[in-house]
Amino acid sequence: MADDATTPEPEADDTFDVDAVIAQLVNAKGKSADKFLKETDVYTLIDRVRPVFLEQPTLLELNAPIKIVGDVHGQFSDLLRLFSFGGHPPAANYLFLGDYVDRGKQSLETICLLFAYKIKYPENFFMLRGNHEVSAISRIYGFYDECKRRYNAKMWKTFCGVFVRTPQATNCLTTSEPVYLGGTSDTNRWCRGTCRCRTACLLLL
Ligand SMILES: [Mn+2]
Repeated sequence: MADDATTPEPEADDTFDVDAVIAQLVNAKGKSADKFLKETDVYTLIDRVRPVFLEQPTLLELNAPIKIVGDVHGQFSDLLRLFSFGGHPPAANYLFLGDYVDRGKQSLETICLLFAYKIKYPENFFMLRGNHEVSAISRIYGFYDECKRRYNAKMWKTFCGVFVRTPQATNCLTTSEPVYLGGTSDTNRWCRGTCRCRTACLLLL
């Protein structure tokens, strides 16, 4: 196991091809490889998605039509099934409400595919921060262990560094009412229940 303190974060890869990463992940269904993506690809995804989040507001203003998806929680095969059903971006616009990681077995594939789509289609694909995109939660509920087992603990820490850059909320899609979705323990906004868009949800996992 790599040592956190001494393992340098790999340099972003100039040959990184987000289309290839998407294809690799979409075709990963049914395969079980411990390190499906190269470590450098994972770090490059994080590196490339960070400025995309930073360029967009914390409170998103989004318009319908858009498909809304709830807690994926590392259920990668369900995520692929959802895209097969609803259309892979940019065939449809998506808003993910958070809780991408923890509990399920493939948090890494899940968050990497979502980051890849965010990089590729920043204006059609949106991700809020869920209460599991917080170090105190993902340390305990599975994501930390998955990163450490499959790559290293530093990768988990690097993901946590970009989770804090993800938007917190979205203005409602079809009404003028603000809705707060997800929310984090440190901002004390546990407001999932107030979402007025539940009836518009394609699928809540
Ligand atoms: Mn959840």
